[in-house]
Amino acid sequence: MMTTPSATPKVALITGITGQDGSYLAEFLLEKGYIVHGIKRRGSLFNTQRIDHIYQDPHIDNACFKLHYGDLSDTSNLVRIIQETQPDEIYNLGAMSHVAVSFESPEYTADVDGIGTLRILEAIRILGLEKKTRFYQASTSELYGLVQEIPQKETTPFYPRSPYAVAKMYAYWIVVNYREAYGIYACNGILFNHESPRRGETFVTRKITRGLANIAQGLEPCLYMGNMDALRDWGHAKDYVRMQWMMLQQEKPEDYVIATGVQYSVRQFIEWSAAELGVKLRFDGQGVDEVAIIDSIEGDKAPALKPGQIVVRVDPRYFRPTEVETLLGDPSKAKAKLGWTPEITVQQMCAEMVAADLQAAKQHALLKANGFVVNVSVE
Ligand code: NDP
Ligand code: GDR
Repeated sequence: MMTTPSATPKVALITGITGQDGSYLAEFLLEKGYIVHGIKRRGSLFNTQRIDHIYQDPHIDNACFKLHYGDLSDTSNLVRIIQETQPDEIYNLGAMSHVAVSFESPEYTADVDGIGTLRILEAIRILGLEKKTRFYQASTSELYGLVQEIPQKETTPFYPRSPYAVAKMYAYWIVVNYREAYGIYACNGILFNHESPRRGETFVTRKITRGLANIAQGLEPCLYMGNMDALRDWGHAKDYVRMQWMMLQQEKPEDYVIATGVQYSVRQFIEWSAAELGVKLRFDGQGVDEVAIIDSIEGDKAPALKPGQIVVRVDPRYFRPTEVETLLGDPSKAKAKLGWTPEITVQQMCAEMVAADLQAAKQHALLKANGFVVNVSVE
């Protein structure tokens, strides 16, 4: 059951506001009339591209969207921002969120993703906000790791398979503990993979849609992939941030799995993305020798391609020391208790992502054709 909305605007604080989910959640909460505060990191370049369209000039009165410099590794900074903003709701979305990178920076990941969560919960306690401030934790299907049960639900045992997942497991349990020990309204959203045109370029879906769009426009030669057999339950970030908010509007705090209940392979996602460009692919070879070759092309979305061309190869650099092979979520609890169901299918999402990346690739190709130097970042 939803709680009654208050007359004065609610105040939300979002960590990770410059990320994919942070940007969609900020839009969603502003539309609901919230005052939204976000924590952004200092970078050597601007890092607010995903939220520039909702930026409000802090010099005008009554700005509803405010950014603060901060970092999840800095306790005093977090305490000060929470003290100043007195949030009704905190959404802890900030994290070193790349599973493969967490093997390279395990200690940093533990500090930010694990202890960072504790720092916010402690700040709530230190400031005496246990009864006022509700807390959402961005937990993850990566907790299931080496899968013990299919599909995975709230009661499925965890078996994390990366420093990222282990750090998130600490965060999950510290949220449960602070809820039980101090009565804080704190929830874990155990979210399965969710994507969008705003997804970071090095996560697999975006790497594929962006890479193939660039290749189609002659900006990159080939896409190099890791484990294409991996199975994921992919949803759209817009659907998932709605659920993050819903979790904080209930009478009692609980943890929920958020997923679509359908899984596909990375290879399947490559095929869909190519099809959006009018390209039919044929996969050939096995293991590290597997390639995707163009079978046929229709339409004019891929002017730089020709049949027989190899557009995908495997690079073992993208294999992980321990892999999560299969994830499939059971969102029955979210559906039964909160009435939540995803509205955007993975195929619709793939089409939206390819369209956005194709538009960007066409702009770059046009600049290149007119003699401008165009450097496209790849990893
Ligand atoms: P992104 O990687 O797009 O965004 C992560 C955000 O965290 C960015 O704003 C980033 O800032 C910020 N951040 C990174 N390090 C720190 C730090 N030390 N202090 C403060 N902020 C920091 O992730 P998503 O939006 O996709 O995911 C949001 C959350 O949900 C993450 O916690 C992720 O682990 C979790 N999650 C994501 C899923 C998904 O499929 N997307 C599924 C399940 C969980 P900057 O922009 O400066 O890098
Ligand atoms: P994941 O997402 O690890 O599930 O974590 P990612 O998109 O990185 O990988 C999904 C699967 O694709 C395989 N894969 C590749 N992955 C990447 N990034 N690059 C490649 O070239 C590649 N080739 C194959 C991976 O091995 C993996 O099996 C995401 C993040 O958003 C986490 O923060 C979040 O917690 C989980 O989703 C749920």
